[in-house]
Amino acid sequence: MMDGMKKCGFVALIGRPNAGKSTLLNRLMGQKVSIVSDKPQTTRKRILGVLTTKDAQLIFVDTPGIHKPGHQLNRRMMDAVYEAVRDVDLLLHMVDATERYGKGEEFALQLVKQANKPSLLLLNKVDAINKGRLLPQIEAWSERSSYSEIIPLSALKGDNVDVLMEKIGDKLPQGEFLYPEDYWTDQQEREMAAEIVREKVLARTRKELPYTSAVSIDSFDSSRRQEGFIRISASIVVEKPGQKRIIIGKGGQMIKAIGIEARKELQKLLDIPRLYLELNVKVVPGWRDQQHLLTQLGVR
Ligand SMILES: Nc1nc2c(ncn2[C@@H]2O[C@H](COP(=O)(O)OP(=O)(O)O)[C@@H](O)[C@H]2O)c(=O)[nH]1
Ligand SMILES: [Mg+2]
Repeated sequence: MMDGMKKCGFVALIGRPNAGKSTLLNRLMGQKVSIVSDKPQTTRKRILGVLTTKDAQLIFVDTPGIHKPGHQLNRRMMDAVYEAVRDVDLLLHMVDATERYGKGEEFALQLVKQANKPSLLLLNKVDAINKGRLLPQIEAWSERSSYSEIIPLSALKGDNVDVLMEKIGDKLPQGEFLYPEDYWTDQQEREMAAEIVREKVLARTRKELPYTSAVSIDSFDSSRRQEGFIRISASIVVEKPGQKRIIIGKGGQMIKAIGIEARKELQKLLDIPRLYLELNVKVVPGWRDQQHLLTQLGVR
């Protein structure tokens, strides 16, 4: 890097659902910015993670997985992807190396090609495949398109993430920092609270529930923050009464467990010794197709 010249730029993480984009963002940031689960469609909106080093500011944009939109919810999710692809300086196209190449990935590849900007291909989850399967994949990908680099890595274990950081640094444009040095995400605390609760719901539910639940914050009272106390009241929104019963669980066990896990993590995240988290469950049929509800639920 040239003396005294600062670098600053936007870097989008894009790829199929479950590739490990949010896991990588958290790894790069060294803290949780974006929630993660083993279910597709965990990330529903664009999330910023701003990493500031001595001479560079990397503004990461985490995006929902690239998929065929069905509901309005999915349409908004894909809009977030298109917007990110359009606006950033560098694309990180992340691929799950344990999955076979198929139509969905082909669609993601076309998106990258059309964007016609610097892009790196990340072959993720190398911890979960045997080394013999890696080389043929690298070869196949280098024939498919002209990525500046193809980088095998493990977002989960951290393998090769330092190499990725170097390559990103090489591609970043020069410029003054856009955000203050202590700024790390564009999410409000109440948005983060909703996301953490949703992560715990995702971790404990299966089938259609991950797609059909959302979390709204009904109140976020930090008037006693000085005393180390925050009070949050949140609703888990589902589409059917049967789903509400699942979330509540036998004798309220499920919702209690979700509450305990979310509270622990939020205490750390908000750096608050005492946190009171009240959880309710609401049935709202068809919320995924109601524009005003999506906006209210923070799916921008
Ligand atoms: N084995 C392995 N699993 C990973 C890795 N990165 C992410 N995962 C898992 O893949 C799943 C999806 O991760 P997530 O970050 O939510 O993917 P996203 O949908 O692309 O944001 C989660 O269960 C992660 O723990 C990796 O490097 N290795
Ligand atoms: Mg994600």
